[in-house]
Amino acid sequence: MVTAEPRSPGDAGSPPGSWRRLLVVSATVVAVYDVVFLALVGEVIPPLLAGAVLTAIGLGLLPRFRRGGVAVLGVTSAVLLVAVMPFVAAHLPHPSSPIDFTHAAIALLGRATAVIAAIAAWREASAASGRRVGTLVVALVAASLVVSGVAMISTVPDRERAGDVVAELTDAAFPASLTVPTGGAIHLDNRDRFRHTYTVAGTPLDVQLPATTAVRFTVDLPPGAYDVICDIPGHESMSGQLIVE
Ligand SMILES: [Cu+2]
Repeated sequence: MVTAEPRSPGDAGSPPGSWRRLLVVSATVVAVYDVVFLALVGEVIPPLLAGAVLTAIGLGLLPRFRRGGVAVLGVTSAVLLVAVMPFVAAHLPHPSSPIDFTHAAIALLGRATAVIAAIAAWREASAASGRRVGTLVVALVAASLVVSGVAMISTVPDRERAGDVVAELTDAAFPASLTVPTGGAIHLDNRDRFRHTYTVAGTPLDVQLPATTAVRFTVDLPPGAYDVICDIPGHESMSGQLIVE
Protein backbone atom coordinates (compact mmCIF):
# COMPACT_ATOMS: atom_id res chain seq x y z
CA MET A 1 0.00 0.00 0.00
CA VAL A 2 1.36 3.43 -0.94
CA THR A 3 0.87 6.21 1.59
CA ALA A 4 0.77 9.73 0.18
CA GLU A 5 3.10 12.21 1.88
CA PRO A 6 1.59 15.37 3.37
CA ARG A 7 2.11 18.11 0.79
CA SER A 8 1.89 21.17 3.00
CA PRO A 9 5.18 23.00 3.63
CA GLY A 10 4.03 23.49 7.20
CA ASP A 11 3.73 19.80 8.06
CA ALA A 12 6.92 19.64 10.10
CA GLY A 13 7.30 16.48 12.12
CA SER A 14 5.89 14.09 9.52
CA PRO A 15 8.06 11.13 8.46
CA PRO A 16 10.69 12.16 5.90
CA GLY A 17 10.17 11.09 2.29
CA SER A 18 12.73 9.00 0.45
CA TRP A 19 14.06 12.02 -1.49
CA ARG A 20 14.62 13.90 1.75
CA ARG A 21 16.30 10.86 3.29
CA LEU A 22 18.54 10.63 0.22
CA LEU A 23 19.31 14.35 0.52
CA VAL A 24 20.18 14.01 4.22
CA VAL A 25 22.34 10.90 3.72
CA SER A 26 24.22 12.16 0.63
CA ALA A 27 24.86 15.66 2.04
CA THR A 28 25.97 14.20 5.39
CA VAL A 29 28.30 11.59 3.89
CA VAL A 30 29.99 14.19 1.67
CA ALA A 31 30.39 16.72 4.50
CA VAL A 32 31.81 14.10 6.88
CA TYR A 33 34.25 12.80 4.26
CA ASP A 34 35.31 16.38 3.47
CA VAL A 35 36.15 16.95 7.14
CA VAL A 36 38.03 13.61 7.33
CA PHE A 37 39.87 14.56 4.12
CA LEU A 38 40.89 17.94 5.60
CA ALA A 39 42.21 16.14 8.68
CA LEU A 40 44.20 13.73 6.50
CA VAL A 41 45.59 16.52 4.32
CA GLY A 42 46.40 18.54 7.45
CA GLU A 43 45.30 21.86 6.04
CA VAL A 44 42.23 24.09 5.89
CA ILE A 45 40.52 24.26 2.49
CA PRO A 46 37.95 27.07 3.05
CA PRO A 47 35.28 25.96 0.51
CA LEU A 48 35.16 22.43 1.99
CA LEU A 49 34.95 23.79 5.54
CA ALA A 50 32.22 26.26 4.55
CA GLY A 51 30.36 23.42 2.81
CA ALA A 52 30.47 21.30 5.98
CA VAL A 53 29.18 24.19 8.13
CA LEU A 54 26.35 25.03 5.68
CA THR A 55 25.42 21.35 5.49
CA ALA A 56 25.14 21.24 9.30
CA ILE A 57 22.92 24.36 9.18
CA GLY A 58 20.73 22.79 6.47
CA LEU A 59 20.39 19.56 8.44
CA GLY A 60 19.48 21.58 11.54
CA LEU A 61 16.77 23.49 9.67
CA LEU A 62 15.22 20.45 8.01
CA PRO A 63 13.10 19.07 10.87
CA ARG A 64 11.29 22.39 11.54
CA PHE A 65 11.70 24.36 8.32
CA ARG A 66 11.56 21.67 5.69
CA ARG A 67 11.78 23.87 2.59
CA GLY A 68 14.45 26.09 4.14
CA GLY A 69 16.58 23.04 4.98
CA VAL A 70 16.10 21.53 1.54
CA ALA A 71 17.07 24.84 -0.09
CA VAL A 72 20.23 25.30 2.01
CA LEU A 73 21.37 21.71 1.39
CA GLY A 74 20.54 21.85 -2.33
CA VAL A 75 22.21 25.20 -3.03
CA THR A 76 25.27 24.31 -0.93
CA SER A 77 25.66 21.01 -2.79
CA ALA A 78 25.25 22.69 -6.20
CA VAL A 79 27.79 25.43 -5.48
CA LEU A 80 30.31 23.00 -4.00
CA LEU A 81 29.82 20.55 -6.88
CA VAL A 82 30.90 23.25 -9.35
CA ALA A 83 33.65 24.58 -7.06
CA VAL A 84 35.38 21.25 -6.38
CA MET A 85 34.96 19.77 -9.88
CA PRO A 86 38.29 21.12 -11.27
CA PHE A 87 40.19 19.84 -8.22
CA VAL A 88 38.74 16.37 -7.82
CA ALA A 89 37.96 15.35 -11.42
CA ALA A 90 41.70 14.96 -12.12
CA HIS A 91 41.86 12.12 -9.55
CA LEU A 92 39.13 9.96 -11.11
CA PRO A 93 41.42 8.24 -13.68
CA HIS A 94 43.79 7.24 -10.82
CA PRO A 95 42.01 4.75 -8.52
CA SER A 96 45.32 3.38 -7.18
CA SER A 97 45.59 6.43 -4.89
CA PRO A 98 42.64 5.55 -2.62
CA ILE A 99 42.22 8.72 -0.55
CA ASP A 100 42.27 11.08 -3.54
CA PHE A 101 40.13 8.76 -5.67
CA THR A 102 37.43 7.92 -3.13
CA HIS A 103 37.22 11.55 -1.99
CA ALA A 104 36.73 12.60 -5.63
CA ALA A 105 34.16 9.88 -6.34
CA ILE A 106 32.14 10.56 -3.19
CA ALA A 107 32.39 14.35 -3.55
CA LEU A 108 31.04 14.26 -7.12
CA LEU A 109 28.51 11.42 -6.76
CA GLY A 110 27.30 12.58 -3.35
CA ARG A 111 26.90 16.24 -4.31
CA ALA A 112 25.22 15.44 -7.62
CA THR A 113 22.85 13.14 -5.72
CA ALA A 114 22.15 15.82 -3.12
CA VAL A 115 21.30 18.37 -5.84
CA ILE A 116 18.92 15.96 -7.59
CA ALA A 117 17.37 14.91 -4.26
CA ALA A 118 16.91 18.53 -3.16
CA ILE A 119 15.08 19.41 -6.39
CA ALA A 120 12.91 16.29 -6.11
CA ALA A 121 12.19 16.91 -2.40
CA TRP A 122 11.27 20.52 -3.15
CA ARG A 123 8.89 19.35 -5.87
CA GLU A 124 7.69 16.46 -3.63
CA ALA A 125 8.40 13.91 -6.33
CA SER A 126 7.52 10.23 -6.15
CA ALA A 127 9.10 8.39 -3.21
CA ALA A 128 9.66 5.24 -5.29
CA SER A 129 11.95 7.07 -7.73
CA GLY A 130 13.96 8.38 -4.75
CA ARG A 131 14.56 4.84 -3.54
CA ARG A 132 15.68 3.71 -7.00
CA VAL A 133 18.15 6.59 -7.33
CA GLY A 134 19.41 5.90 -3.79
CA THR A 135 20.06 2.24 -4.64
CA LEU A 136 21.89 3.24 -7.84
CA VAL A 137 24.12 5.73 -5.99
CA VAL A 138 24.98 3.19 -3.26
CA ALA A 139 25.92 0.68 -6.00
CA LEU A 140 28.12 3.27 -7.76
CA VAL A 141 29.91 4.22 -4.52
CA ALA A 142 30.46 0.53 -3.69
CA ALA A 143 31.81 -0.07 -7.21
CA SER A 144 34.22 2.87 -6.88
CA LEU A 145 35.52 1.48 -3.57
CA VAL A 146 36.06 -1.96 -5.15
CA VAL A 147 37.82 -0.45 -8.20
CA SER A 148 40.10 1.58 -5.91
CA GLY A 149 40.87 -1.43 -3.71
CA VAL A 150 41.78 -3.61 -6.69
CA ALA A 151 43.90 -0.86 -8.27
CA MET A 152 45.72 -0.23 -4.98
CA ILE A 153 46.48 -3.92 -4.43
CA SER A 154 47.69 -4.40 -8.00
CA THR A 155 50.01 -1.37 -7.94
CA VAL A 156 53.51 -2.73 -7.33
CA PRO A 157 56.38 -0.33 -6.48
CA ASP A 158 59.14 -0.21 -9.11
CA ARG A 159 62.44 -1.76 -8.05
CA GLU A 160 65.55 0.32 -7.67
CA ARG A 161 68.45 -0.59 -10.01
CA ALA A 162 72.17 0.01 -9.77
CA GLY A 163 73.10 3.50 -10.95
CA ASP A 164 69.67 5.01 -10.26
CA VAL A 165 69.38 8.43 -8.69
CA VAL A 166 67.35 7.54 -5.58
CA ALA A 167 65.04 10.11 -3.97
CA GLU A 168 61.97 10.43 -1.76
CA LEU A 169 58.95 12.71 -1.82
CA THR A 170 57.38 13.46 1.56
CA ASP A 171 54.89 16.05 2.87
CA ALA A 172 54.15 17.29 -0.66
CA ALA A 173 57.76 18.42 -1.14
CA PHE A 174 60.03 17.33 -3.98
CA PRO A 175 63.75 16.86 -3.36
CA ALA A 176 65.06 20.43 -3.87
CA SER A 177 67.33 19.37 -6.71
CA LEU A 178 68.18 16.12 -8.47
CA THR A 179 71.11 15.64 -10.82
CA VAL A 180 71.03 12.87 -13.40
CA PRO A 181 73.03 12.10 -16.56
CA THR A 182 71.18 12.15 -19.89
CA GLY A 183 69.55 8.75 -20.30
CA GLY A 184 69.91 8.03 -16.58
CA ALA A 185 67.05 6.91 -14.33
CA ILE A 186 65.45 8.31 -11.19
CA HIS A 187 63.87 6.04 -8.57
CA LEU A 188 61.41 8.30 -6.75
CA ASP A 189 59.53 7.01 -3.73
CA ASN A 190 56.29 8.91 -3.02
CA ARG A 191 55.85 8.46 0.75
CA ASP A 192 52.71 10.61 0.83
CA ARG A 193 49.21 9.13 1.14
CA PHE A 194 48.29 11.32 -1.84
CA ARG A 195 49.19 11.15 -5.49
CA HIS A 196 51.53 13.61 -7.17
CA THR A 197 53.20 14.06 -10.54
CA TYR A 198 56.84 14.69 -11.40
CA THR A 199 56.32 17.05 -14.29
CA VAL A 200 59.34 18.66 -15.92
CA ALA A 201 58.11 22.00 -17.23
CA GLY A 202 58.43 22.54 -20.98
CA THR A 203 59.29 18.89 -21.71
CA PRO A 204 57.30 15.69 -22.37
CA LEU A 205 58.55 14.20 -19.08
CA ASP A 206 55.40 13.91 -16.95
CA VAL A 207 55.48 11.01 -14.48
CA GLN A 208 52.51 9.88 -12.38
CA LEU A 209 53.41 9.17 -8.75
CA PRO A 210 50.66 7.08 -7.11
CA ALA A 211 50.26 7.35 -3.33
CA THR A 212 52.79 5.41 -1.19
CA THR A 213 54.50 3.92 -4.24
CA ALA A 214 57.97 4.12 -5.79
CA VAL A 215 58.28 4.84 -9.50
CA ARG A 216 61.40 4.45 -11.67
CA PHE A 217 61.68 6.53 -14.83
CA THR A 218 64.32 7.41 -17.40
CA VAL A 219 65.33 11.01 -18.10
CA ASP A 220 65.88 11.41 -21.84
CA LEU A 221 66.38 15.16 -21.87
CA PRO A 222 69.21 17.33 -23.25
CA PRO A 223 71.68 18.62 -20.64
CA GLY A 224 70.42 21.65 -18.76
CA ALA A 225 68.54 22.87 -15.68
CA TYR A 226 64.76 22.31 -15.58
CA ASP A 227 61.96 23.35 -13.26
CA VAL A 228 59.87 20.53 -11.80
CA ILE A 229 56.23 20.92 -10.77
CA CYS A 230 53.33 18.75 -9.65
CA ASP A 231 50.49 19.39 -12.11
CA ILE A 232 47.65 18.40 -9.75
CA PRO A 233 45.27 21.33 -9.11
CA GLY A 234 45.90 22.65 -5.59
CA HIS A 235 49.54 21.40 -5.54
CA GLU A 236 50.97 24.59 -7.04
CA SER A 237 53.28 25.07 -4.06
CA MET A 238 55.29 21.96 -5.04
CA SER A 239 58.44 22.76 -7.01
CA GLY A 240 61.93 21.41 -7.52
CA GLN A 241 64.81 21.43 -9.92
CA LEU A 242 66.21 18.76 -12.23
CA ILE A 243 69.73 19.09 -13.57
CA VAL A 244 70.61 16.91 -16.54
CA GLU A 245 74.34 16.51 -17.21
CU1 LIG B 1 51.37 16.98 -5.83
